[in-house]
Amino acid sequence: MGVLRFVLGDQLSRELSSLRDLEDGDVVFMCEVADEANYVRHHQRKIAFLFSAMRHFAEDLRSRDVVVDYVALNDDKNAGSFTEELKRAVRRHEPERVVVTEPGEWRVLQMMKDWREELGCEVEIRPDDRFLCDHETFDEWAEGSRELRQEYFYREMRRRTGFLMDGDEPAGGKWNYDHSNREPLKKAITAPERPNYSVDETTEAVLDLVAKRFGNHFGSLENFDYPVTRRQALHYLRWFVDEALPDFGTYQDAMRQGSPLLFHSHISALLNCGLLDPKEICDRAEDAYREGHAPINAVEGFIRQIIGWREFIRGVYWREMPDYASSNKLLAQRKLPDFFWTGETDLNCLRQSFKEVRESAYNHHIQRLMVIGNFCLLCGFDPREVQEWYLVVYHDAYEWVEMPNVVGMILYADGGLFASKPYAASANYIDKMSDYCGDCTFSPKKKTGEGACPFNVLYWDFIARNKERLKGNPRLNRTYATLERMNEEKVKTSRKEARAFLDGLVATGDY
Ligand code: FAD
Ligand code: DLZ
Repeated sequence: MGVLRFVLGDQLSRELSSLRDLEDGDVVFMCEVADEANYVRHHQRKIAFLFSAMRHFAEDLRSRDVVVDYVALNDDKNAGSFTEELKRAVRRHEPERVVVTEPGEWRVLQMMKDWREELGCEVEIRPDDRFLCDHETFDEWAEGSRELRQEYFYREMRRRTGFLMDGDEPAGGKWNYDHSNREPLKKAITAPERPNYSVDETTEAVLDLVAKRFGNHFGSLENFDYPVTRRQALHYLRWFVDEALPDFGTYQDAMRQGSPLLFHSHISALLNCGLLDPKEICDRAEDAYREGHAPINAVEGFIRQIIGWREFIRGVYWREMPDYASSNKLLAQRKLPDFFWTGETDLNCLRQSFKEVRESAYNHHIQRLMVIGNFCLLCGFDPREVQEWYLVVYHDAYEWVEMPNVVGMILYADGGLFASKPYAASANYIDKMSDYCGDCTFSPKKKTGEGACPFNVLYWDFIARNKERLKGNPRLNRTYATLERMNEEKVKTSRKEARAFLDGLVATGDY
C-alpha cells in the first residue's frame, strides 16, 4: 500500500498537514486507546465527546471515499496504546511510510520520536499548522523580547495576521479594550439560550461504552448535547457570533450562579480537537465587527483570546518543556482537598464551580482563574496536583494549553515567566464580579472571625508567607506597604485563622 496516515483524537480536521497530500492507496488510521483515557483519569464527558467526534470524523472521511482503518476501544484485539496499535496497523497494511502531524503534548512527541525504530518503517512528523504561530517564529520573538508578555506578542500577531487592522493601525484606534470588559452582570441581563445537538446512534454507542469502561472517572454523562461533527460545530459558531459575541466583551469577567456560560463562546473543545479552525473563527468574528453586528470591545477581546493568549500559551509550553512541568518557585506542597472531586464545600463560589464542571466538563475563564485558580494559589497546593486536576476535569484540556495556564497564570510556579505578578485576590473580587457571595455562609465583608470569608484570611496569609520570595516585585510594592502598615495583631489573627482553615482541609488522595 501507500502511506499510513495516523490521525490523533485532537487532530480532527480535513486540512490537517498529515492529510493534505492524501492519495489513492493511502489509509487513514485512527484508534481509541485506554492509555489516553487513563494516563490521567479524564472526565467521562471529555472521553465521550472525543470518541464521538473521532467516530464522526472517520465516517465523514469514508463518505468522501477515503479508506479509514478505525480501531474502537472495544475492538477485540485493541492493544491499549498509540505505539502498540500503530505497530498492529503497520503489520496489517505494510505501508511505505507513516505520516503524522506533531502532537499537542510533549509526552506523545517522545513516543513519536521512537516510532521509526519500533516500527521498522519510515515515520514523517509534520508541523501542526492549524496554529497561527509556528514554534520557530515564537522562539524568535521570545529571544528578541526583554520579557515574555502576551500583550506584545498579541500586537505582533495582529500585525502579522492582519486581524482587526486598518492599514498599520489597530481597528478602532486601540490595541486593547480590556478596560471596557469588566462589567459585573446587572440582574436584568439574561444570557442567550444555547442550541443543543441531539444524540445520534454513534454518540449513543459511545456514551454506553464510556459509562461501562470509565464510569468510575470524575463527571457526568447526563444531558450530553455538545456538537460532535464539523457541520454542527460550524452551526454552533454561527450561533455564537450572532447571539452571544456582541456582549462577550462587556461581561467577560462576570459570573452568575446557575448560568455557567453567560456570553462565553464554549468553543474551546471544538477548537482544540480540530472541528473548528482558529482562523475561520477570527474571520467570522471580524466580519461581525465590520458589518456593525458586534462592537469593537467584544470582537477585539475575543480575537485576543485566540490569536493572543491561545497561541502565546502554546509557544510557552513548547519552549519551556520538559522542565516546566515540575516548576514550583513558591515551594507549594499542600495536597489537593477531596472537595475538588466531591464538590462538598461551604464556599459557595467553589461549590457552584465544582458542580458545573462535574455536570458539563466546563467552567469559564474567570471561574478557572479567579475562583478555583486563586484558591489553589492562596492555599499553596502542589502544582503537580493542580495540573492533574485541571487536565482531568475540562473537556478542552490538553497539556499544551492546561499547563502554562496552571503553572504560569494561576500558581506563579514559574516565578513570573509571563505573569508580572501572582493573580492573588481576596473575597472582594469574587463579590464584585458574581452573585455567589449572597448565597454563601461566609461573608466577603468580614475580614476575620466567625463567618469571615476564607479568601480574606488566606489572602493575607499568602502575602505574608511569600514575603521573601515576592517583596522584590514592583507590582506588589503597595501590597507589601499595606502589610507593613497593618496592625500586627490583625495580621497574626488572619494568619492563625488561615492556618486553622488549611489544617482543616481533608486530602485523603482517594479520588
Ligand atoms: P471564551 O472565553 O469564549 O474564549 C474564546 C477562546 O479563547 C477559548 O475557546 C480559547 O480557545 C481561547 N482562550 C481564552 N483564554 C485562553 C487562555 N488563557 N489560554 C488558551 N486559550 C485561551 N483553555 C483550554 O482550551 N484548555 C485548557 O486546558 C485550559 N486550561 C486552563 C486552566 C486555567 C488555570 C486557566 C486560568 C485557563 C485555562 N484555559 C484553558 C483557558 C480558558 O479558561 C478556556 O480556554 C476558556 O475558559 C474556554 O471557554 P470558552 O471556549 O467559552 O472561551
Ligand atoms: C484525550 C484523548 C483520549 C481520552 N483518548 C484518545 C484516544 O483514544 N485516541 C486518540 O487518538 N486520542 C485520544 N485523546 C487525545 C490524545 O490524548 C491527544 O491526541 C494527545 O494528548 C496529544 O495532544
